[in-house]
Amino acid sequence: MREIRPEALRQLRQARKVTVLTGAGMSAESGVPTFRDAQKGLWANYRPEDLATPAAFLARPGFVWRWYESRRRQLQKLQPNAGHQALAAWQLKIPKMTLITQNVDDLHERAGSTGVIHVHGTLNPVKCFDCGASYQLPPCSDEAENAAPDQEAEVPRCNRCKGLLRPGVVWFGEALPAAALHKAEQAATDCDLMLVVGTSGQVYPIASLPGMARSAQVPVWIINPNASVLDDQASVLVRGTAAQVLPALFDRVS
Ligand code: BJW
Ligand code: ZN
Repeated sequence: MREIRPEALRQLRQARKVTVLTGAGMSAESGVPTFRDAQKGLWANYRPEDLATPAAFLARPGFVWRWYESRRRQLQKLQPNAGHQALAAWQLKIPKMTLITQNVDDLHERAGSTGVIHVHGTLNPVKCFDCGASYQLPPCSDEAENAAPDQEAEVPRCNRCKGLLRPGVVWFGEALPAAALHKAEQAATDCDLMLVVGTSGQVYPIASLPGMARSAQVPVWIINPNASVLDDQASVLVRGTAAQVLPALFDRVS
């Protein structure tokens, strides 16, 4: 991590209301593949963009369910990284931190962050495709782990209406949960500083949040080892990974 200008560090130290927006890069060092990385292993031949739609699910529910099941199973084996932990510790130090995540994992919560806003939903709980009833799934067994993706799973059904259960995530073309989006938009403009960690900024409406913050004169810090379309919005651009940069920043503010 390159040296950050003293004026910028002062801004960070003095911030009382911080809004953090995280994307897939936040969990990369825990071992969760980013969304736009090449997939590995059994799923290497499939693009997430082609699986994460209601049409894909309706065409082959057992196939899409298996992909999400494999991700839930993988997540069970992973742990929050030093970046998740630094954010949780920081939240305890300042009067207000709003943590908005596009991630469907629960690694922020497992690190101890509270009030996390999941704008793209969660892998678990899942919900009924037809009536929306929510179901918390038990841990996945390892049984189906090595079966080929084209071996389709039996998709569980809703106790209330017998509809198919589906992942609790937001797919392309679906509306984001209204209350979560509303809170996220408010937090983007009502803060002293916004920290944007590990997102490519390609998916709307969330990709608009850093621009909304900038329009409200909020300084936007971007933490990402790679260039992204959001870089133009940055008042401070930190080229590094979440697990390296966030603990180092937290050290400097505490
Ligand atoms: C590191 C790192 C390390 C690596 N440390 N960093 C306006 C314009 C154009 C299109 C649209 C628009 N408005 C809406 C749309 C359509 C669409 C959209 O945005 N399409 C674009 C792709 C063109 N949006 C939608 O469809 C949304 N719905 C909607 O707008 O509905 C309107 C509506 C209203 C009313 C009624 C009905 C409809 C829904 C979007 C849902 C997104 N869902 C997904 C899938 C979730 C489920 C699943 O996981 O399977 O969410 S898509 C996917 O992308 C996932 C992610 O949350 C999201 C963002 O990805 P993210 O986090 O940025 O990851 P990556 O992989 O792209 O980037 C990783 C970054 O990390 C990189 O920059 C790396 O460099 C970095 N990195 N290692 C830090 N160690
Ligand atoms: Zn139902």
